[in-house]
Amino acid sequence: MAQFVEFGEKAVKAKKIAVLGLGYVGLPVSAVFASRGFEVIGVDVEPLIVETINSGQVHIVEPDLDMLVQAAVAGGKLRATLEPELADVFIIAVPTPFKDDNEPDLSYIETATAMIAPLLKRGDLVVLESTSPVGTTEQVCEWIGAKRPDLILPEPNREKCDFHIAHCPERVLPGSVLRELVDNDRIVGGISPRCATSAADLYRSFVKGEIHLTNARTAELAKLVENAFRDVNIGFANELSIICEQLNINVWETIELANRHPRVNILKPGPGVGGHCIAVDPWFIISRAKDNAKIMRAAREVNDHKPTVVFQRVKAAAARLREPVIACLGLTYKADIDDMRESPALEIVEMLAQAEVGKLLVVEPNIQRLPQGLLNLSHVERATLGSALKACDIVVLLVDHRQFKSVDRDLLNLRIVVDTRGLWR
Ligand code: SAJ
Repeated sequence: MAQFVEFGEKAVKAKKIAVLGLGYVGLPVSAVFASRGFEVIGVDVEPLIVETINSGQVHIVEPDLDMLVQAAVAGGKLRATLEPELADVFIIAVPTPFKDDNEPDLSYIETATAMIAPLLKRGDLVVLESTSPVGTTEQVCEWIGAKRPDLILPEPNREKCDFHIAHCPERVLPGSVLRELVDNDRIVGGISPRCATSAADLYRSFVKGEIHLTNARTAELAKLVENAFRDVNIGFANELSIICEQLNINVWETIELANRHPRVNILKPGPGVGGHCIAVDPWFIISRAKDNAKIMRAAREVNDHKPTVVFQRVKAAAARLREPVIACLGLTYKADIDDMRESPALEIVEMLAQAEVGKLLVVEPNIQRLPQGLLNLSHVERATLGSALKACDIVVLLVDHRQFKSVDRDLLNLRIVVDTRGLWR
C-alpha cells in the first residue's frame, strides 16, 4: 500500500525545481527561483538554448533577464539540460499553440508530462504554468496516472494522495516580465484544495502580490478570460477605427472624447492583435464553448481581419502612384520588443511584398535580420529610419517603437501617411 506523504511545508523546503520549457516564461521563472536559493534545472528540447544558458547567456530579449541568468548560472543555482532529472517540484512552462483549425495543440504539454512521469516520487509537486484550455490540468493528472499506476492521484475530494498538481498560470507582460513575476497577484488552482496550498507555498518564496486559491478549472478559465477580455476590447477599438474611416471621422479624437466619460475606457486601435497570448487564448475558450462564445469569436475575427484592412488601404494609396516606394516602420507585434509571433505588422508587410505593390523599405530596429518570408525579394530592402523616410512616397507606421516617435514632421507632411497606431496624431 502507498505511503502517504505530508505536504504543506514540504514545498517550501523543496530544494530542487525542474522547469520544463526555457522560453519567455520558463527562463524568467527559473532565474527568479534560482535567485531565491532554489537549485533549478531548466529543461529544453533545443540544444542551442541549453548551451546558451549554460554559458550564462540568454536567447530572448527581456530587460534585466541576462544579468539574472548570468548570476544564477555563475552561482551554480541554475543549470540547463535536455532531459529532466529527479526533482521535488516540476514546473511545466511549454508553449500551447493552436492548430490550423484553431483547436488547442496540447502536444508540448503531453510530451513534457511524459518526460516527468517516470521521475515523480511521493511528495512531489507538479505545476502547470502554460496557458491551457479548461480541463488540461486534470488531463495532465490522467496522463501521469496512466504512466504511474503505482501513485495515488490527487482528486478534488481526496485528502491523501502521493503527489500534488496545480495550475498557476503566468500573467506577465513581455517587456516587464521580471517586475510583473514578482509584483502581480497570482491565481493558483489545485486539483484538490491541498494541491493549491502546496503550489501557493512555493510561489510565496518570491511573489509579492496576493495569491488567490481556487480549483484548477477555474484558474484555467480565469487566465484565458483575462486575455479574451483584452481581445474583445481591442476588437471594439479596431471595429471603431474601421467605422471611423468609412465615415471620415478621426478615430483618435473620437476615442479621446468618449473616454472623458467616467466609466468609458476604449482601448487603442492598431494594425491587428499579435503576440502569443491575446491573439491565441480566446480560441481556447471558443473551442470548448463553440455555440456560446459569440462575442469572443467576433472579436477574434475583427482583430484577425484588421491587417487586411491596412493592407488594402496601403495598396489603394500605392495604386495612385508610379513606382511607389513604401516605408514600413516596425515588424514586431508591439513596441520595443523583438518578438514577431502572430505579428500583424509582419503579416501586413508580407502581404504588401507578395502583392508587389511597390518597393518596400522595412525598418525594424529590434531584430538582427529580416525574417525568412521577406528575404531574397528584389523589391524588399531593410533600411534605416532616416534613409527610408527620405526615399519613400508612403509611410506605413505599424509599430509604435520609441525610435519612431520623434520623426521629422515636415518630412511626414510631404508623404502619404498611414499611421495605424496613432503615434503621430
Ligand atoms: N494592442 C492593441 N491595442 C491596445 C492594446 C494592445 O492593438 O490598446 C495590441 C498590441 O499592439 C499587441 C497585442 O494587442 O499586438 C497584445 O499586446 P499587449 O501588450 O496588450 O499584451 P501581450 O500579448 O504582450 O501580453 C498579454 C498580457 N495580458 C493582458 O494584458 C490581459 C499579459 O499580462 C499576459 O501575461 C500575456 O498576454 C500572456 O502571457 O497571456
